[in-house]
Amino acid sequence: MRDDSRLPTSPAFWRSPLRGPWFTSVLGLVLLVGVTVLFVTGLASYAAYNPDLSPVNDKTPDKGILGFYLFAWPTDPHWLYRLTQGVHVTLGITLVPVLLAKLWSVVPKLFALPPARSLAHALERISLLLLVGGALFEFTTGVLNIQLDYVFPGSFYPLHFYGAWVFFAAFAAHAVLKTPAAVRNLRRLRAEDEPAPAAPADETGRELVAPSPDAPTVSRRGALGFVGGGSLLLFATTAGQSFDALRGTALLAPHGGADPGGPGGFQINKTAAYAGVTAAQTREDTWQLVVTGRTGTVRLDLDRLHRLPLHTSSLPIACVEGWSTSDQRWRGVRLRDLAALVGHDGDPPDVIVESLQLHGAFRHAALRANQVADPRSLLALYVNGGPLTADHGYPARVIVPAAPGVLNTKWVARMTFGEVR
Ligand SMILES: Nc1nc2c(c(=O)[nH]1)N[C@H]1C(S)=C(S)[C@@H](COP(=O)(O)O)O[C@H]1N2
Ligand SMILES: [Mo]
Repeated sequence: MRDDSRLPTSPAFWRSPLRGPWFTSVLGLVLLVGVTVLFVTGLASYAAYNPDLSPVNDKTPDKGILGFYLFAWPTDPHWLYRLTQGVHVTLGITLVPVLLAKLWSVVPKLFALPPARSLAHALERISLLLLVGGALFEFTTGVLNIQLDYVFPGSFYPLHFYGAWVFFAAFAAHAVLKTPAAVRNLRRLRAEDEPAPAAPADETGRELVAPSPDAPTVSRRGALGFVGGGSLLLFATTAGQSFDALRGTALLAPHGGADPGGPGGFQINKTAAYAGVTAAQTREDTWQLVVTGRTGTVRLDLDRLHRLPLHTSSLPIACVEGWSTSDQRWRGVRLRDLAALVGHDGDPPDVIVESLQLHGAFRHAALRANQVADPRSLLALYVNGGPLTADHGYPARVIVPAAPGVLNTKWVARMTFGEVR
């Protein structure tokens, strides 16, 4: 045999004795479950954001056939988005070591020559390109969006959404093809088995084993423990972002750790200074809320707003970044009462909420009729017994049960009912 073991295209180049059907099958089955949960919670997260309601929420609200599943996000239970997005982000981060180990375990196959032995083989390899590329794209965009403070202003949602469909289509095809063999492998093989005594259930498994392995420095179980340990560490330093009592352990999460930031006992996402909202704009004697609807426009100064019936709701802030607060006690005017002021009695329509902020994707948001109608949905003036602080949206901010943080517009200046589209 020609010695071409210096090239990664040669099977002999890959020498780790850990590679083999057992190791790849274990990781593959973990990802089968994990990635499916990521996909479902991701689709939920996208629907929660009301993308189909208005270009204000998403520049491409018509997602074509990929938007077939979009539905009116409910307002119950009020912690719904805390759960779906907390699971999505925390699980995604936890799976990073598993994904990397899985890719490492099959990397010889990615280099194998000839590139295609047949049409079927060519199609399989193209689907693997979409699978690997899609996985790396989804995990990278997700983590960057959380950690780097929205590096894709306005475009993260379409990127991550379209990427998810490409990735999941390739993933589903791969799962259908490989899951039976992976299950068989785990039934027949023990961790330290070489392909003999029990031959791997398919050719794929055999290809993974190094033809001229180096001596092992760690057992397969040991290597798997290392991957699991990495996942556990990531989980333990992320999951606390969703629970007040554990916040200090969320070292990796934005707004986690010992100093999550935020006046009034809970996190802020963007400060008033960051949003370019000044004290001059929010002064009691100059600020006005402009409400428009069926019967025209009403301007409310702060005094008038405070004299409307005020109600209390206990609701969390739950951010697309994965972190959430416990329930805060908000007090303010019901959104449906504001709708009634401009001619929408009983059956309030959708609304567009605009803030004093001039730039940035979250300066405005569209809320659906069911969210406006919920008696817990408020234009909040107080939180936890005091007036809103500047950073939490003084003088008035929206708070809606079960909705993503992005829909809870701060520093509200204008509300337009019924002309969302
Ligand atoms: N005007 C305006 N409102 C906004 C935002 C913003 O950038 N500008 N950020 C939103 C996001 S992403 C979240 S998670 C919540 C955070 O609210 P908090 O800072 O009071 O915790 O505010 C939302 N309201
Ligand atoms: Mo957010």
